[in-house]
Amino acid sequence: MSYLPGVIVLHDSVKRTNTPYPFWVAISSSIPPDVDVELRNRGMYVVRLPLPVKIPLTFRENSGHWGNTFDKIHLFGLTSFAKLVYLDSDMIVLKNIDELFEKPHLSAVAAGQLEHPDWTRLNSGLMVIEPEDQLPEKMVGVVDRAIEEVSALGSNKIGDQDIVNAYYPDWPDRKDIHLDDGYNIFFSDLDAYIDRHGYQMPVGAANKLKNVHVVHFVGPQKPWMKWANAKHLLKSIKSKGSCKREREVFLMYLAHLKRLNLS
Ligand SMILES: [Mn+2]
Repeated sequence: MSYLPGVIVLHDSVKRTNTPYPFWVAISSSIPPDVDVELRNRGMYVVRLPLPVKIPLTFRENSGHWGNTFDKIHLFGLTSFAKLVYLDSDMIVLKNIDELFEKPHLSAVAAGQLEHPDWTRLNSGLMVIEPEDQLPEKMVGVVDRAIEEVSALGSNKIGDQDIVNAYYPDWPDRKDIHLDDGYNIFFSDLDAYIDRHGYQMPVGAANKLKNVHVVHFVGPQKPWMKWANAKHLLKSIKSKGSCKREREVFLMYLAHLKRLNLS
């Protein structure tokens, strides 16, 4: 399973925030059972998701690295949890986020909006979810609308995020459930958020700046993948110092991988 190192780093980062909440990993039905054992041995709880959500085949084939992420829709039906704070496995938590358990259903971030004002949609990398019976089935019912919406945006790729956004079309106007950007900052936006939008890495004494709580390693190249560091180093050299914080957080992630014997 190519995201296992990411899950282990995320779990470690969450534990370091001294949260009292248990850490559950939702796994696709297609993942072999020995993965459950490894996760449990590392102190995580495991919940197996039902069979994959059915998506029209032509779209699934065109959906690149997002093609496997429709399983996320099943989170909305996990009624054994009254509320959950979902995090993507390509994230790292830098500061305690327990306060998110006080937030209502579908609280999330329009990630990247401060740098890209037209990005008003919910980013499904971090979501507060209050599961409900049959909700995934209802959500999949809007897949045609989701396909229309991504087509209108000039894309032939559809992901779980498009289904969530199609099912909750009023989300961009629901300011009450918009979380601060600090809960889902793309690593590639980190320098801009720190230099131009009043954010800080949450180290040392608290001051008036906003904290980077969660960094999201979006894109197909994840830090635990082969050559990721070389590629990122190249990017950082080419950028001539304009992605200093991005490079720092990338190296911090690599250090966690090493400490956890994952590299
Ligand atoms: Mn992600």
